[in-house]
Amino acid sequence: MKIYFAGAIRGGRRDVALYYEIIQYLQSFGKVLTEHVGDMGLTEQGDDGPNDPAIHDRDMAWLRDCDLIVAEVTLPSLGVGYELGWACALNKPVLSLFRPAAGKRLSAMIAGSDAIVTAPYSDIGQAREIIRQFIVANIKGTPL
Ligand code: 6IA
Repeated sequence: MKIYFAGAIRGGRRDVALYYEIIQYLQSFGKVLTEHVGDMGLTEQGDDGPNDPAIHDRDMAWLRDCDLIVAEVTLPSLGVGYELGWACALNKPVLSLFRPAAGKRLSAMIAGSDAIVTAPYSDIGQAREIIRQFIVANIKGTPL
């Protein structure tokens, strides 16, 4: 199974430790194509490719190739929103994980989409259980 994990990069790196833990768990189900999103060395100023078109085109190829998408959407990111829109257009299963906090509401374009499963959670243990259930419900014969 090929999994595309989406999380903020230029949107901010405050949640990178959590992205790393989610990616570690996702790797118990298959290959995570976007492991670098959880790389603690990648800052919002850093660079992970020759230039922006190369990053965009490589990520789009992975998005087309993956079996499902898991996104951590608490920290708003234009790139993650763009990826989720494409994932829906490509009819991929999409899970968005969101940590509710006072005064913060998830974009209606994510929370209101019936092509996206949005799950509120508060800690990594809860996130793991939501991910496990989502993957079991979406494997449809895909080799793990
Ligand atoms: O708008 P954002 O940068 O927050 O978008 C983050 C999302 O876009 C992630 O889910 C990634 O899949 C994708 N993305 C954005 N930048 C990169 C990147 N390097 N390498 C791979 N995927 C990316 C750019 C590094 C940058 C800090 C210069």
